[in-house]
Amino acid sequence: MSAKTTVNDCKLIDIRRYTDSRGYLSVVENGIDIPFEIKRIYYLYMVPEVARGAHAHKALQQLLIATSGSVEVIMDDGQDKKSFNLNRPYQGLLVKPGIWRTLDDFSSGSVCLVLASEKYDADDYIREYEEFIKNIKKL
Ligand code: T46
Repeated sequence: MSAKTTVNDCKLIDIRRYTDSRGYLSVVENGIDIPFEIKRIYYLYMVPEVARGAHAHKALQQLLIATSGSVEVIMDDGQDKKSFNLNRPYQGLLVKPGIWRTLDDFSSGSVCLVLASEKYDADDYIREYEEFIKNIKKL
């Protein structure tokens, strides 16, 4: 982690939507809608009654979108915590680096789409909470 971030740096972003008699269409474009370039997309689905995440990233930024159903996202910067219940396909939660995040309470049939600022890198993960706190204290 290079700079201290807080849960207040993480926020909901409204995603453009277009609607007509055929329903809704939402779009996210590089350079227009979000503050990072999208290098990877993945999605979580058919999640049973378990929590996912429970780690922090050193450099990765993400936009989490519940494209279907709902999911609870709990963020922790080592000092403060903040939770969002994502349940609108036209809102995304921007999660900055240096934030411990846990995704829980996935509703039945929910899909959580993740737009990520970096390619997959196992070394970007901090998976031990004690290590996360130690790293924060060094900043
Ligand atoms: C995050 C939350 C919201 C890959 O090989 N490539 C990938 O791009 C990803 C994301 C995962 N994987 C492999 C690594 C593991 O063997 O997929 C497996 C499950 O990944 P993980 O345990 O990290 O899944 P989550 O749901 O705990 O975390 C994921 C993301 O990894 C993470 O960045 O913030 O979703």
